[in-house]
Amino acid sequence: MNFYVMTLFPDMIMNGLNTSITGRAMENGIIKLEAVNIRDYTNDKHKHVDDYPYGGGAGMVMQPQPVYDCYNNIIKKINEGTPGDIEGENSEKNEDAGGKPRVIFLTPTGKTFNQQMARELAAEENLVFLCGHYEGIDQRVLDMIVTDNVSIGDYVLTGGELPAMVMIDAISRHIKGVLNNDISAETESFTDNLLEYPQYTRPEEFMGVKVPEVLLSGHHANIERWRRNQSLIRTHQARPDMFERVELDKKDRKFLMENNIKYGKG
Ligand code: 6GU
Repeated sequence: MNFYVMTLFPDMIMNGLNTSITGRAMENGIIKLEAVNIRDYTNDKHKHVDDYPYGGGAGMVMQPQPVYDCYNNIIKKINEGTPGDIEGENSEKNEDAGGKPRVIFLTPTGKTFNQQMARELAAEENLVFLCGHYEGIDQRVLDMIVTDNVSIGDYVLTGGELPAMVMIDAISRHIKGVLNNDISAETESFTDNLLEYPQYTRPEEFMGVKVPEVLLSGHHANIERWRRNQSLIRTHQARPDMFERVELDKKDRKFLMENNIKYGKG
């Protein structure tokens, strides 16, 4: 997977992702990340990339020319094929040959990002992110290049860089070889509308608090049941909206009934 990020703050993107799991995936060549500075593409002699909004109002608006030229350069790079790419390697990927990659504009007015989107986007060979700043970007260039408008939640940030990093992290986890263990991306929170159960490790007793007995029992069926019950309780408490969508079986319903937790379906 090749990630390209159009931004005025490339260091923020690179520094935010070159550590830990995404950093290792880059070192191993499983993902490639390139943060491209929009300012490098301005034709303005003072290197300005923004101007006052037509119609008036507060703040500045990013001009279309630098964004458009930055985008074209990325497209050129993609179509030339990056060094190290094996011929035909990407044939099963979503993107058509010489075609246009998905361009994700990070904006609070976009569709809310979620785990399903992360999983879907992980199937792309190239992804381009466009980070806005100031009061926005001239709508004409957005209409020309953007395929997806995405928000990461109902709050307003100062720019699209953190959302782009959030998305790249969440997407990368679904790419084969990024996580050590293949199953963990699929068995985790959200996959079945359930939040993760609590985890424990050594020591068996910490400041007088013991690890739940069942986890030391070696009884796998009981452990699995206990974990499922913990997930049900957590989801019911923290995410009633998700809890409504959980597929409940007979044992789930019995546990919920015993604990006076009301449920709708199953
Ligand atoms: Cl994608 N951008 C900005 N500026 N704020 C946000 C956001 C994006 N998602 C949530 N808040």
